[in-house]
Amino acid sequence: MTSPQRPTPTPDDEAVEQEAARRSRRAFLTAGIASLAALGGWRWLVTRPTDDGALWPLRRVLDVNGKISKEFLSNADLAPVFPRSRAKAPRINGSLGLKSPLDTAAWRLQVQGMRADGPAPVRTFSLADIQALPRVEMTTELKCIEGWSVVVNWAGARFSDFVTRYQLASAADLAPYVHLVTPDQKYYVGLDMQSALHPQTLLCYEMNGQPLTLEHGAPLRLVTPLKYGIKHIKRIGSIAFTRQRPADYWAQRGYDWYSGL
Ligand SMILES: Nc1nc2c(c(=O)[nH]1)N[C@H]1C(S)=C(S)[C@@H](COP(=O)(O)O)O[C@H]1N2
Ligand SMILES: [Mo]
Repeated sequence: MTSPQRPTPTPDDEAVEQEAARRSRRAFLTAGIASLAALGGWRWLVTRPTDDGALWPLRRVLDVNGKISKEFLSNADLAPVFPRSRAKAPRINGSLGLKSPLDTAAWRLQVQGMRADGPAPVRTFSLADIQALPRVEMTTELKCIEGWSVVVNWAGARFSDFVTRYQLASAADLAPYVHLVTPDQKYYVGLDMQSALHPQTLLCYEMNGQPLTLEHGAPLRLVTPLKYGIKHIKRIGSIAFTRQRPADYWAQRGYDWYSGL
């Protein structure tokens, strides 16, 4: 991506109102999580034994969130989904961090979790570990800040399933951010935990029914359709759960750190 145009939005009143409503719903959801954490103790919740591989209390928090979403938010916080038949191949856009050779068979994801006593030792995951998580397929729009968008069918694992199954943020209140970096560290994305745990945020390994190609981010990329394409990091090499807002390649170059739609 070379010197993209800054967006020049001309929001009408209705759009501004919708955005305000969306933000206050999101604030409400955040407050809901905060009060649950205060009531039960987030640390207690996330350190309970696993039930069938999932941290059941965190699962319950997510379920409660799901119910809150259903009852009060309808689908307002979900990106629109499209029929599978609308999916097209996106252009290849952005090759930062993809230029060094990659042996996909040797690729491993390095993950630094966060515990109550501080950052956890780095753990290593294979693609098979990610593919062992429930496979989720969705057809959503990829929107680039350059002004184009395309409907794509994605398949992968929910980031939230990855976090709960492998107990990566056992003190999630202490790790409100996630940092995702390419193996060569040339492209990097910061995400707030709320967005990372969103049900449509996927660690994605398939595009339009085929394994990801190298240009589109093989073996593993992020897809998070409530955010612009700049956050959809291709070829993830490492993930860290952090206390402080992590560096973000395009935020450092003047784009909004959240880059939400
Ligand atoms: N590693 C890496 N990931 C990246 C980029 C990049 O330059 N390097 N560009 C981003 C941008 S700006 C967009 S719009 C999408 C495009 O994804 P695509 O090439 O699959 O269409 O990838 C995102 N992920
Ligand atoms: Mo983009």
